[in-house]
Amino acid sequence: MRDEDGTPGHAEDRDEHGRPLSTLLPPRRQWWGRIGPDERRWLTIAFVWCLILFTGMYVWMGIGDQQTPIESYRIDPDDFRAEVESFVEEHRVDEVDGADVVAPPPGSDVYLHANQFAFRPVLQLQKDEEYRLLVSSTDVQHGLSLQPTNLNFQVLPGYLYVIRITPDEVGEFPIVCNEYCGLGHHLMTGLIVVDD
Ligand SMILES: [Cu+2]
Repeated sequence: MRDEDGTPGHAEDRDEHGRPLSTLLPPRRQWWGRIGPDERRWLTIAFVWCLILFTGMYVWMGIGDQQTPIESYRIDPDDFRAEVESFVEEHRVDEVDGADVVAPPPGSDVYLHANQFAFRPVLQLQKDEEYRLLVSSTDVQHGLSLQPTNLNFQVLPGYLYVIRITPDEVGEFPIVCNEYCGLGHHLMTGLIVVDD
C-alpha cells in the first residue's frame, strides 16, 4: 500500500499530529483500500483449490475400491444376541482360551458380536471367499478396527452393520476396539483367522 502522497509502506504509522499510532487506534487508509494484486492472486488460488478439493470428495467416493461396502439396519439387541448364539452353536469347531472358534461355510453370513470386553466368536475364514460380516453391539458403543488393514467402523447397539469382506491374505488378523467403552476397553480384542 501507498500513502496518498505516494510514500510507500508505513507512512500511516503516525497519526495526523505526528504521534505514533497505538494498536488501540485503527490504522489509517489501509483496510478499506482495494486489495493488492498479490492478495488477489492468493485468494484466487485458495478458492480454486477449495473447489478442486470439494469436487474431489465426490470423485474419491465414486472411483477406486477404497470404500468398504457397508450397509446398516436397525436390529433389536436381543434378536442379535440370539442370532449370534445360534450361529456359534451351528459352526463351532474349537475353543481357545475360553473363546469359541467358528468356521462358517465359505461365502456365508458370519456374525461378530461386540460386547464389553470382547469380540466373539473367533472367525475362521477362507481366503478369496466373500463373506457378509454381520456386526453389532448389545451394550455400548464399540469400534471395530481390523489390524493391520484400514478397516475401521463404529459399532452401535441397536444397529446391524453388514460389511462385505473378501480376505485376500492368509494369516491372523486381530480386531481391536477403538472406541472407549469402559474400564476393560484396552483389553477388548477379537480375531479373524484366514486359511487357504
Ligand atoms: Cu469396546
